[in-house]
Amino acid sequence: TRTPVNVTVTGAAGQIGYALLFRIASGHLLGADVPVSLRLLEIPQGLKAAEGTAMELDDAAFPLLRGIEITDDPNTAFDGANVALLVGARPRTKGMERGDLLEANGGIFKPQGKAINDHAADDIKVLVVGNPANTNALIAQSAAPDVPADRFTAMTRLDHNRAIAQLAKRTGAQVSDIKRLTIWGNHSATQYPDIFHAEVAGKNAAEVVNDEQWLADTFIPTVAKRGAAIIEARGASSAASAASAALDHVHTWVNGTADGDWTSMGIVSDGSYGVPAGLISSFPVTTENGSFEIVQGLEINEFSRPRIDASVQELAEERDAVRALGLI
Ligand code: NAX
Repeated sequence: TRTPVNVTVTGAAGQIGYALLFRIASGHLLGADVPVSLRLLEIPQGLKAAEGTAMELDDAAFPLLRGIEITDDPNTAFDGANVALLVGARPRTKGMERGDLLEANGGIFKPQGKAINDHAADDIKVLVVGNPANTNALIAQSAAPDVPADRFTAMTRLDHNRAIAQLAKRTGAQVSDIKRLTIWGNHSATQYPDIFHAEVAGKNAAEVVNDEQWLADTFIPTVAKRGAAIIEARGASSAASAASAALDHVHTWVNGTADGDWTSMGIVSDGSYGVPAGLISSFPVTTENGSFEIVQGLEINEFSRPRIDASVQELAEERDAVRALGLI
């Protein structure tokens, strides 16, 4: 029998954690034949609720679930971790400035990055979900100098999936007919969902839509502000869809993109497409055998260029702010 893969989930008692853990345990993260062992990291106030979730995981009798450990110590949580899903973060509360938010999250992601550096398995793969996801990933990555930088990624897959859903609705296509969509930049309201290289049932998506006004005034803001629309409708922020996107992100990273398609991931820039090297920005990527490459050679038109640049500029400002705070 296979050795279980150690999967660490932070913020395990939160609403994304609740939606995520049962699907990891049922094989949707790594595959239906891969046993998993879960480590749940919470802050002390969250431990009791995490224990409740662990009781329910026991009660589901998942054949692939080989163990659950609950702790408030990052060094224990990341010991031998093969996959780490960093979901727990400090949300923005009333009156909090951006600097306060970055500082509070630095207090979480810097020690977690160090614990990953010191204790995780050599093949560790990290996905940061907790916001501000790209910059939290940058903080964790900077605190882990012994881990290859490309093992730290930030989640823009929810934005990617939201964009596919909106494009499918507009064109009357099935989501499975949509390929090669790209989210560029930051997981924030400045993100740029790009359909110029996308395909709808094999045809160029921008040509099928043929309406730049719709792109600028409807599609882009609908995708970028979807999180706020969910809060407005549901009275709580996206949880099951965020968990689903986290599973998709890791599953694609480990198992590969389909031929002729790509996905969107927040990854450390190598300078491609004018994104300053070192920023964690979303790119079109293909994956194979557990590693990924940025799709090269895409022509960036004059509709896309300023939108990519604006989101990347925001990332550079966040990086400068956390640098000034001594967090990277
Ligand atoms: P919840 O507030 O329900 O849960 C967060 C959990 O994290 C809590 O149980 C809390 O005790 C725990 N926590 C806080 N600090 C911790 C620490 N230092 N170590 C371990 N656990 C810690 O939030 P939830 O709705 O689950 O959202 C989690 C994060 O995902 C938020 O930052 C949210 O903004 C972010 N999101 C990111 C998305 C993305 O696409 N990248 C989309 C969905 C979501 O908004």
